[in-house]
Amino acid sequence: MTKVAVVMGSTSDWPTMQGAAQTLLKLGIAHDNKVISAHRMPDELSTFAKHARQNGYDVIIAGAGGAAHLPGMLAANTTVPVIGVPVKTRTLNGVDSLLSIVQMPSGVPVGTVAVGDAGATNAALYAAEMLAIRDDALVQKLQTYRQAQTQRAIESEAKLDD
Ligand code: RP5
Repeated sequence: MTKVAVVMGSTSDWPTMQGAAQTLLKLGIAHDNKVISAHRMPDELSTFAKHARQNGYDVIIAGAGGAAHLPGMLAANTTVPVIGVPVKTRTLNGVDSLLSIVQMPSGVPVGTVAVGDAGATNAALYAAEMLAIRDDALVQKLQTYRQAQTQRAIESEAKLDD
């Protein structure tokens, strides 16, 4: 069953957001990728968010850039947890996206991750950690992911001595 939605404001966000999709795939987590622009598709945004829980989504990952209202407006329309990914922009380097996503008013949370690729990967890992609360097999996959990462870091340090 598809539990995670990866939503982005534009196809131009895909090079960043595919990092989230790929990380979910590595962990075997079924997900849908969707483009829903907060500003260009406001009715579609509202409909998607209002039906998200009944459509089986446990977590929404939402990436947008610039005046990045997508994560916040999704969160305004659902109680499914929303993780916001600030997409790096050419004009302001993603600081605009970050501030747009992170400064939510009290009462409507968006869990905001780092700008760009690291944020997209971490959004997927964070979503996986939420799903793993009731999924021991997923806990094991997350531990394996961490161990592999640690091993790569150790090996990369060893290469400095070669
Ligand atoms: C935002 O505007 C999107 O999330 C994207 O990051 C940015 C630019 O969109 P495009 O003009 O490339 O479609 O809504």
